[in-house]
Amino acid sequence: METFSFLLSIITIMLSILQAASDSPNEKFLNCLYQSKTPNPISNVVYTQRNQSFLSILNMHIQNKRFKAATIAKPLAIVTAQTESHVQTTILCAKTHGIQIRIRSGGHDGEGLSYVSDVPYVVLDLFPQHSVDVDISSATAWVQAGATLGELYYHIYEKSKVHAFPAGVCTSLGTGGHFSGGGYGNLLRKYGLSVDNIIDAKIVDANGKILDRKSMGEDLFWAIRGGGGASFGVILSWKIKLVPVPANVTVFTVNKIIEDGAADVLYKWQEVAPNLDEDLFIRAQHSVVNGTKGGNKTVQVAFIGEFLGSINRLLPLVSKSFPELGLKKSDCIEMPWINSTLYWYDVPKGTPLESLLTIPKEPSPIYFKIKSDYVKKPIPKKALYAIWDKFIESKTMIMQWNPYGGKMAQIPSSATPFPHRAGNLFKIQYFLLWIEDGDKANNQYLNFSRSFYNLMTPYASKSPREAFLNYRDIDIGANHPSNITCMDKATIYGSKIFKHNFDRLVQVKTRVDPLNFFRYEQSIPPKSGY
Ligand SMILES: Cc1cc2nc3c(=O)[nH]c(=O)nc-3n(C[C@H](O)[C@H](O)[C@H](O)COP(=O)(O)OP(=O)(O)OC[C@H]3O[C@@H](n4cnc5c(N)ncnc54)[C@H](O)[C@@H]3O)c2cc1C
Ligand SMILES: *[C@@H]1O[C@H](CO)[C@@H](O)[C@H](O)[C@H]1NC(C)=O
Ligand SMILES: *[C@@H]1O[C@H](CO)[C@@H](O)[C@H](O)[C@H]1NC(C)=O
Ligand SMILES: *[C@@H]1O[C@H](CO)[C@@H](O)[C@H](O)[C@H]1NC(C)=O
Ligand SMILES: *[C@@H]1O[C@H](CO)[C@@H](O)[C@H](O)[C@H]1NC(C)=O
Ligand SMILES: *[C@@H]1O[C@H](CO)[C@@H](O)[C@H](O)[C@H]1NC(C)=O
Ligand SMILES: *[C@@H]1O[C@H](CO)[C@@H](O)[C@H](O)[C@H]1NC(C)=O
Ligand SMILES: CC(=O)N[C@H]1CO[C@H](CO)[C@@H](O)[C@@H]1O
Repeated sequence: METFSFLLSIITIMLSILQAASDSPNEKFLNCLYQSKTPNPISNVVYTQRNQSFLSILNMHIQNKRFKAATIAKPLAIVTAQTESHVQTTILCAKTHGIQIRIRSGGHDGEGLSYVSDVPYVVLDLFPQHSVDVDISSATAWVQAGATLGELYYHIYEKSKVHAFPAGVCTSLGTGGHFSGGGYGNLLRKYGLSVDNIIDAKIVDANGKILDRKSMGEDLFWAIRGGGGASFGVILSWKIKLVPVPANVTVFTVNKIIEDGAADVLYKWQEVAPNLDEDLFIRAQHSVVNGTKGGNKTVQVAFIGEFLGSINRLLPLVSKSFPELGLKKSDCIEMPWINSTLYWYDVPKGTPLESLLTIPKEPSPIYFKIKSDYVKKPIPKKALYAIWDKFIESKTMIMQWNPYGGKMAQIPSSATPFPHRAGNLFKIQYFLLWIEDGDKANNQYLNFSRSFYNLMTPYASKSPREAFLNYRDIDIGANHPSNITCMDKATIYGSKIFKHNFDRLVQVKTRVDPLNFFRYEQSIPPKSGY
């Protein structure tokens, strides 16, 4: 009898512990998901930490190995949303139970902000929604957030060889994050950013409502085109305007190392590249290579060109305005625009176009740190050498100088939240990568990245030192996702990324998400300071 009542009390205690556990917000949140009645049951697409596939689903779209480590916080669950109602349900359950949400499309965020947080959170993964619906008669397309740029480019090519879309060079980027942060590639001098060519969108707001351009209002439609989608809602799809390209474009690469007079060519490039014909985009990409003498390293600047026209039109144009480049006919290749996307992505020659459709199961295993700068005055030739002395020490940094001007200078700086328009010669991307594991390596490389950025201070934009949202860098300012009052800090990163457009983003945020449900380290806060 005594044993029985003892057992009974044990059982009662255990039940109450279980009850308490099921009362925790985390459990309540998961129950909310499992109990919701969506047409296509959401339970089929929820991966909790107990699920055998949890880590492989999480890692499938982690592009930066820094955020794969076992010591990095993991989400309570990943919802691999297949339908709009999966998105709506996840938002409503998370909101009801005070769980934060991280929205992921392609997972390229430089700081892992689409899948890491140190407060309890769920990852809403959009990769299963990746359709691209191209209508050539109207030269438009609807693109779902989980579609990669490679998929977008390929599906345009299937319908037309003379249409394209201005977006990034890395074809595994997701349109959900890439477009909502601006999105640029080698067509930017002719057609501007991706956001300059978006004409409608479907999003789910903090109330779980699905809105299009008409129902969301022009202010919210303005905000999600460059203000970062994740402060305002979940982007389901974009309607884009395709742009015309000739049946063949011309690509080229001319390499110059320091010893070949790279400094003279690059110095001239700074003045010329932003003022060339809009059909011509020449990126100056720096890397560290083996020198010709001894075992010493040197810097190579690759001048990589995309020209919307023939070799015969290109050569006289370059020899007139940029003879220092020494561009020869044999450097140039004519090819359809779709082939040029693979050329720029630097895949081996002969790689089939269909590779644009294949998404690697596991992203490449590298660690990286990205930073960005805008340059408004040419960097003196002497300074180029000083920059390169330090650059060589990095061994593995890639630095891309991307010329502006053309269409970029014609679009008013308030037309979209992206403010870096007229007055910029070029943008720099600093991409430092490494393969060594461990905290020691992480700290060393992060430290190097920061000291290189410090060295660049005299040559970069000032008050504020501007930054590009898509080159996510929390060094320029960040909030902790659990702090309620965040306007002071938000103003620090917000003014660098958005300049005068930051205030308007705050106004939109205050209207559409006053309780600040959609928040993360670099989100736009509402006025009330939630
Ligand atoms: C190797 C590499 C190359 C790059 N090349 C270029 C380039 O050529 N041009 C360029 O402009 N940028 C480039 N980038 C930067 C890139 O555009 C950004 O990292 C962009 O945010 C990636 O989008 P994503 O969907 O892949 O990333 P994610 O990590 O999935 O998302 C990034 C951000 O967007 C939010 N987000 C994602 N999906 C949604 C959604 N559906 N709704 C609302 N918010 C969402 C996330 O929460 C996060 O804040 C490059 C980055 C890398 C790592
Ligand atoms: C893991 O989650 C998926 C998606 O919800 C489900 O189909 C699968 O059965 C789960 N596997 C295990 C071992 O729980
Ligand atoms: C550069 O030189 C090192 C030896 O100093 C060698 O191991 C490496 O393969 C060389 N790299 C290239 C691309 O030639
Ligand atoms: C290599 O660099 C060192 C240090 O800058 C220099 O002293 C040396 O002369 C260089 N070697 C060659 C072969 O250029
Ligand atoms: C495109 O370039 C290829 C290779 O140079 C050439 O064979 C083809 O005729 C060109 N097509 C057009 C339409 O110019
Ligand atoms: C473009 O790609 C197609 C398909 O892979 C290939 O047949 C063609 O030769 C390529 N053209 C050029 C000029 O590279
Ligand atoms: C970081 O770099 C600076 C300057 O290069 C150096 O003085 C400092 O010791 C480094 N710190 C770490 C932790 O490596
Ligand atoms: C500036 C500030 O208040 N930061 C705090 C934000 O919240 C985290 C976690 O609660 C604290 O650790 C920070 O100190």
